[in-house]
Amino acid sequence: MPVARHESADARIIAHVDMDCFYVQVEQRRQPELRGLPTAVVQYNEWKGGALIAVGYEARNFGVNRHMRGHEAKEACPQINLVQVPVARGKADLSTYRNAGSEVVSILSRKGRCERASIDEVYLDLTDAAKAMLAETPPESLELVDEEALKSHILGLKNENGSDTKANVREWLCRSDADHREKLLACGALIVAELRMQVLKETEFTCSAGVAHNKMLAKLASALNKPAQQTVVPFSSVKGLLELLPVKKMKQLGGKLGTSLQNELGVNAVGDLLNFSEDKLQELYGVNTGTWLWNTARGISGEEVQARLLPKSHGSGKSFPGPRALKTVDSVKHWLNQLCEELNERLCSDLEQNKRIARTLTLHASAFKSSSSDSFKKFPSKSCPLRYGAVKMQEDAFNLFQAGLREYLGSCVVRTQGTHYNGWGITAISISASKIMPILSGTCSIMKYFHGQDKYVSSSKQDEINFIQDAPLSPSGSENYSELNSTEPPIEFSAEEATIRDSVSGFNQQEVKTNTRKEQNSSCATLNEAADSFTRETSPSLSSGTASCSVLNRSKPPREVHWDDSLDKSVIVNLKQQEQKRNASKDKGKSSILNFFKSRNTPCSPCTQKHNETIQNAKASSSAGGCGAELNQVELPKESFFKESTTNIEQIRQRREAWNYRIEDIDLSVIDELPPEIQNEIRAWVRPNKRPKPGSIITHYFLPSKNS
Ligand code: DCP
Repeated sequence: MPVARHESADARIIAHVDMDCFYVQVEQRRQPELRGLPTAVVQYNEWKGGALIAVGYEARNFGVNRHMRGHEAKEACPQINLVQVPVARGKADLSTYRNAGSEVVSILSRKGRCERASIDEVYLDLTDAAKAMLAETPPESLELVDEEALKSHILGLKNENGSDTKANVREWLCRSDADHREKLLACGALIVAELRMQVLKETEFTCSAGVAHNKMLAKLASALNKPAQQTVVPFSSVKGLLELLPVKKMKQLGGKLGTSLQNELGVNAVGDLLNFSEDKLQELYGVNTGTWLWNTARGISGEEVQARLLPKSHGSGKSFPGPRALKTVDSVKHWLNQLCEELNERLCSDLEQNKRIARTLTLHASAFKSSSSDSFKKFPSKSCPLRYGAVKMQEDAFNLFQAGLREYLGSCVVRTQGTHYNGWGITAISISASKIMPILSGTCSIMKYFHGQDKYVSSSKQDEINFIQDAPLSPSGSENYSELNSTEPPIEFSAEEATIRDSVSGFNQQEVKTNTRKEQNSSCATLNEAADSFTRETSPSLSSGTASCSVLNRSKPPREVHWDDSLDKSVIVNLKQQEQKRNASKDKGKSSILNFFKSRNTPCSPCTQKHNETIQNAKASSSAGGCGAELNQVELPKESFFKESTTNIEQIRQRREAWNYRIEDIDLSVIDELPPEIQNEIRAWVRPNKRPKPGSIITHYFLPSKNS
């Protein structure tokens, strides 16, 4: 639910800048011969000409809109140029658009705090720049006002018949008797006009903007006059702006809350909310939301512009509508592999360029069951700590998928491979990497070192700062991708392909966290610990009756194991024995630097892979075995090197060789900058005669499980 924020009494000058028909402009820049011609960008899928995802304004004049497919667009506008989204790995490749968005951001961020809100949207806090302008060159002192600024739409400014609009705007901008806030707003309008011109000059892209005293109003205003225009919202026109604005158009009110206002209170326009006292709204919707609604009705919003040029998450998704639904395990695996490759590449770029690592991998999917009364059941999202490297990510993503599928099917056992139909279908799937954070300067070189060792790490580099953004798929597919409702911007799917509009959530403060299923687990890939390494976390939104444990649960009673035809029973027996043995052991290092190193460098052997598949089936059975009901979390197979007291130097040496690390390659100078407990462990590893303490947390330091 939205959260009310106090709006400072000091006037702020906030702009929302939104690119016009962005993908079309990018394509027109690439193919200048398309400029001025009706053009639309379509998904690469050829069915009925592909789904339109961006429509140029010339084409809109012919009635073409984004809900059409290429064929319909051709009917409406026979001369339309349909440009296909670039494709890579069998899916849309948005990097050109992301990079183009980054070009724009780098220009807009020159004048004030800048928050990239999506692939083509930015919020700017221009308060300081406006104050500086007012102090140094107040608009009233200007002899010549920029032409672009004169084209501004000033909400509430009356244009008498026959009067010169530009002259009116000029007068408004340059009023010497205006109050301080309005003077600042005029400065904001001048600054934004200048920025927009600069964007056009440097990138050839046009954009539209809203200039107001807060984000909410600026965002509303930017959409009022498009393309290539700007709209200013003086205080005095806020009431008029909101009075007739349909509630559903208001940020945060597009979903259930808006529907409730309509159905239960008869509130259809934002202005209708003025009829309700704050007390009443609080009584109905709770203190926070009630106050937020009360404020919203008055155009009050204290939400800050976050200084954020980089994405909060990366994601990669694809939809498989209708007959293209994925119905076999192998087909899901295939696509997960593609998505993981892409995600890994982008994460590696982010690491390389921005020194950031992502810590959580999440899988979302939309699915159907062919024979089920609860066919509307949602496929549960699943998360685990993120491991860099395409192969590891692929393993983890597949395990997440299986865990989700088990829960979705309410079945203990699901097939881990196969090309036959199982009675379910996947209509959209995405993976995302979140909890992205900068790595400490000291860990930078060590991370790069790991990074360089991974043969799957992309070598691709980009010259400029890469503001790649991405978005996990909204499991329901119902949310839009603007920053309204989720911490992690969802991908909205158009009819065929994951839609793909990137967005950075800009709504930290008022957002509703939709993906509550954050899970943690271990992340290594060998057999030994797999059978007992289940993690759980409170997740009320998941299946009922789920036990909640938020830490590694290693002392669970032995589970019953169920298997299907694909399971090798002797392996299961073996697993059970190992599990019992481990349960007897108290000395269980949860992870280790060695573990960490290994997980980053040793792709799963076919044997391990097979075991993992088996384990997944075995894990599934635990839900029926009374060890905590259904799995909400996925713990990936894990290996602990230090759990046995008999671990000796020779073993360590051998393993080290197996990992292909040479101690001398490690930059020891970085160790001092690591947390002390991790330092100890690395030192113990570097000098193996000093045995590391069990229960090391190195993995936890680098991977999400630490703070999850
Ligand atoms: N996009 C997408 N799928 C969607 C919506 C948008 O892939 N369902 C992409 C294509 C758009 C870009 O995101 O060009 C920006 O989306 P906007 O909603 O801002 O729309 P446009 O920029 O295309 O047009 P407008 O000028 O109306 O903002």
